[in-house]
Amino acid sequence: SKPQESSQSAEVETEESKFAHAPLVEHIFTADPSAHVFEGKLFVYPSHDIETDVEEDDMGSHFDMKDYHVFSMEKVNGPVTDHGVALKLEDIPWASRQLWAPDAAEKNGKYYLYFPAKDKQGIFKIGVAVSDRPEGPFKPEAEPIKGTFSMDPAVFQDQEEYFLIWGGIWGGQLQWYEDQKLIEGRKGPMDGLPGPDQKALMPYIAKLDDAMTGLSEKPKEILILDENGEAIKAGDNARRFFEAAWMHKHDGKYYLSYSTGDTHFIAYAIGDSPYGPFTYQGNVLEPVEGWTNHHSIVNFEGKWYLFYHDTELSGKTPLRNIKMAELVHLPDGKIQTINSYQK
Ligand code: FUB
Repeated sequence: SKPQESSQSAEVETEESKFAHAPLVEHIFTADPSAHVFEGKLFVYPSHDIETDVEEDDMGSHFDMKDYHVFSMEKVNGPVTDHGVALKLEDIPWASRQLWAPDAAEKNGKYYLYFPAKDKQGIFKIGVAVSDRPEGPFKPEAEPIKGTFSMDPAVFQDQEEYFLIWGGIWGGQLQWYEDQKLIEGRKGPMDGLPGPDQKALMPYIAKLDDAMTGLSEKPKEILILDENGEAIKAGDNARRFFEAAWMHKHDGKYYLSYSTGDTHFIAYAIGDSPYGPFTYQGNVLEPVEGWTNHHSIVNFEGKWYLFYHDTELSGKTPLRNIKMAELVHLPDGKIQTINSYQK
């Protein structure tokens, strides 16, 4: 049945524990979960999917979201609290539509929500909003973060440094840029995509500045290589980067995971620096129900968890539900591939 929308400020707790491939919440549709541990609790920053009349297309126009809710859990398998609306489209001065996959970071007791939205010209930019609390409400900056483009921001903290990682092709518009400049006339999901034998488009990374609201360096492309040290090619659809970049560190190695989009995997690659290069290793997550696949990986109380979504509650691609499962790094550093339907 269709989840009911919660009131804006109500704190909603699920009645029973939900874990291991069950929807974490059922009262609203949620997707693209970015999980972090703040104040000793698991906080989840997802997209908030809603029903829309916008027709489905390869630009993802049917993902027409208008606000964000933040969720928290004191323990795995425990109740999930919905802290209500943390940020609304109408409060973001520069944005016009489509609040897509967000992420969050904490620094010196302040919380930062990074989010993509289309500006008034229909171009995706990445914005930031600030709060004193992990659950918000977040106050958006007046302008998007200078130097950002495309969507799906993820923040990776390495000791005292914070990196913003982002990008996505097709609806994510990354193919409309050359040397980080928007090329006029590119409008469709395939306009500007490299040929199948050319290097694939890759995600971008840049250090965040001290204030956490700007970039402190020019963004760099993160190279993803195959087993021969060659950049993954655009026609290698089962391995090339599409969207949903995420970074975590395990045993001194950096792991870049991402969605392969039209082949529906969450793939991963390992490197020695957040800037890469990264070498492709395999899949974190097999395809899930629904077109999109989008995840995060977090360590909580000594165990690793994968957060992801599928469409179990609705059966419809733009109406997703977030889930979680334990994730295992094998002794050789590889990630044990998860198939969410084999329990
Ligand atoms: O939720 C909207 C978009 O769908 C996200 O930004 C993508 O990663 C995909 O999950």
